[in-house]
Parts: sequence; C-alpha cells; structure tokens
Amino acid sequence: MERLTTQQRQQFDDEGYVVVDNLLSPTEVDVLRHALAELEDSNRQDECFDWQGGHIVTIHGLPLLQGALSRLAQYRPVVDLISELMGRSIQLTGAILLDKHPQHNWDIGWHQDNGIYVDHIPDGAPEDIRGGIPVYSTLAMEMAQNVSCRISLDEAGFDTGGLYVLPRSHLENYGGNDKIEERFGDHVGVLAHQEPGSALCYRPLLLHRANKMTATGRRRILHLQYGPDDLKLPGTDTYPWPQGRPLTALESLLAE
Ligand SMILES: O=C(O)CCC(=O)C(=O)O
Repeated sequence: MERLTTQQRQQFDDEGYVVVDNLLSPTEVDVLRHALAELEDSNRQDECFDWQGGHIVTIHGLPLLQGALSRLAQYRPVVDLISELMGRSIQLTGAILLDKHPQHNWDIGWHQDNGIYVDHIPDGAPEDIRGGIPVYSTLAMEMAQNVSCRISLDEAGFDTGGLYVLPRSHLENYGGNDKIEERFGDHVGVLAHQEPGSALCYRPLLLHRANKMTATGRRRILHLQYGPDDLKLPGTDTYPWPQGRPLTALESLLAE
C-alpha cells in the first residue's frame, strides 16, 4: 500500500525529509504511551536506559526490549512507509526513545547523524559505545540511502523542542561538527512540526538541530533508524538486532 502522495515523495527526494501526518491512530499512540509508562513504573535499570529524576530520558537499545515500543520498529505502517521511501528490502539499524521535558531539557546545534550501531568498531575507528552498543561514525556516503523516522507521541514543534532541518543538506557528509558550525551556524532552517502519531522521515545526513522546550508537558519521540538490507560498512556490519534481516512487518503493536 502506498502511504505517500506524489508531492510528499518529491519533497523527500529533493529536500531530504517529509512529515507524514496520522501514520498512527490516537489509539496506537496511547498504546505506546502506556508501554512507556509501564517501563517507567518498572524502574528498570540497565545500560540502555538513561534515567533522570524518575523519567527515562533516553533508551538506546529499544529493539532489544519486549513489547509495543520495540514492535513499533517492525509495525506494518512504519515498515511500508520506509520500504516505499527506500524502494528496496530494508533492515532496522537502531531505535532510540527520546523524552524531552522541562526538567530534562536539551538543545543541540546543526549536526548530521553519521553514526550507526554496529556489530564491532572497525580497526582504527574511535571507540564509541552508546547504551552498551558500539557505534561507528561513517566518513563518506555509506548512509546516503538510510532513512530515520521519528514517530512523535506528543506535539513536537516551536516551543516543544521539535526538529529544525536544513532542506537539501543531505548530499554530503560534512565529517564533523566544527566544520558544520562554521558553515551553517547562522542558518535558521525549517521547523518540521509534528503532531502526535506523525512520522518525520529524513535522510540521516540531513542537517538538523533542536531547541529546548519552553512549554510545559513532554515531547516523547521514538527515533527509528533503517538502512537498505544490503548496506555496506567498511570493516564491520550493522548491529545484529533481533528483528532480523530483511525486516518483515508485524500486523499489531501488541503480541499476538
Ligand atoms: O530530539 C532532539 O531534540 C534532537 C535529537 C537529534 O538531533 C538526533 O537524534 O540526532
């Protein structure tokens, strides 16, 4: 089933991003919010979880969990959308929860997501472990065909710490934040406003940034990462997530 209009497809191809509204229904969003609340109640502590003040701010190894949050990465509407954008068999390359709120707030300047969870760090590359999982920072255009998909469980906008993007900046790997700041520091970019249940899909090399939230409430994002099933990385391979390759779709967020 095609989930994108011609115009949305064109925007993604030309500008490197697109927001797809209502990918999930309000009921599906509630299922995910509930799954997160259960995890918070469980007070689960392991290296994937970053807790601050009774809130889980970040979960790195989301695909390693059981339940709706990890099933989302394999849920039919998401897999169909990413497959349509990529036009080939896909693999899951990672998934992170980000919960921004007034007490646990952050901003981040223009950057590209050139890191990818890997099986092992290749010889000579810097040691970079996030939530217990090795990350390799690509130096060239290895991730040019990859797609990141941010599913929003809350509004993510102007005063709620939403993502700003710089359209058409995804065609080069700038290779480091110093150069990016020098070259793009004074650009404002475009706010990719998200309503709950929407998906912001973008090429990971698209420059993006975010402000702190100034409103009350929370901005919960499930940040899902995908690549072509035959993605090649120098001297390593993608992290072997339990979802398997190529990725197949699940019909429900809840275990059958
Ligand atoms: O969610 C945010 O505030 C920024 C996250 C971000 O830039 C990223 O995941 O690369």
